[in-house]
Amino acid sequence: PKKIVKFKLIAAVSENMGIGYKGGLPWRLKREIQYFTDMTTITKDPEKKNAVIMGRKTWESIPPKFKPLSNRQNVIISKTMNFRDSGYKDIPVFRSLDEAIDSLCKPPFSDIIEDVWIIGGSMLYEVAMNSPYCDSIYLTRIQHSFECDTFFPKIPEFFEETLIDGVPNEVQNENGISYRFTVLKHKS
Ligand code: FOL
Repeated sequence: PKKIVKFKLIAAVSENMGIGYKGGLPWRLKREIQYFTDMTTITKDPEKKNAVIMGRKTWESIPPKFKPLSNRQNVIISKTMNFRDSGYKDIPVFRSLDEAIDSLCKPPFSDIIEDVWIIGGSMLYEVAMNSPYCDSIYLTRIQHSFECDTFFPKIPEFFEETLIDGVPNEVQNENGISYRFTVLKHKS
């Protein structure tokens, strides 16, 4: 019985649609990153873990002390990296998102994975958003412009904003920077 894994995407974007600058995040928002950690880590079934799928540059952007992202099955997408190159065991490297999703659908992963989160960057967001298996986008809209060199791709028309239990709808404020947690769902 082939159960297709649906996945979710999570990102924080500035007013100018930026997501990164010089190999890192353009801002430092402690509670925003805490929201990222909670959303990607928390599972209903305490026996299971979520998977976080990221591109190679996103993997390289994570500070060494947070690598691999704890309590989550980290997965890397890269055409140039070997399985070994991650520098960590138990972190699979796949050539494409399709290959990663296919593998997560099968044992041993399928037995232990609850949700699959795509955590960036631009290239992976673009492919993921246009896949029929992408059910929602958890997008933090930061109400401020930052100098960025990496941007969030155009969001397809078939996503619409919805309210979700457990996602605060009030405007958040941190270090004088305002932002909103939004969720976009795939129509139909
Ligand atoms: N989505 C949202 N909402 N905010 C983000 O900052 C974000 N960042 C990425 C993808 N989606 C996002 C990719 N970049 C870490 C660092 C960079 C990164 C993602 C995660 C990281 O180190 N996370 C640690 C916690 C770090 C901390 O507490 O400062 C983790 O365990 O999740």
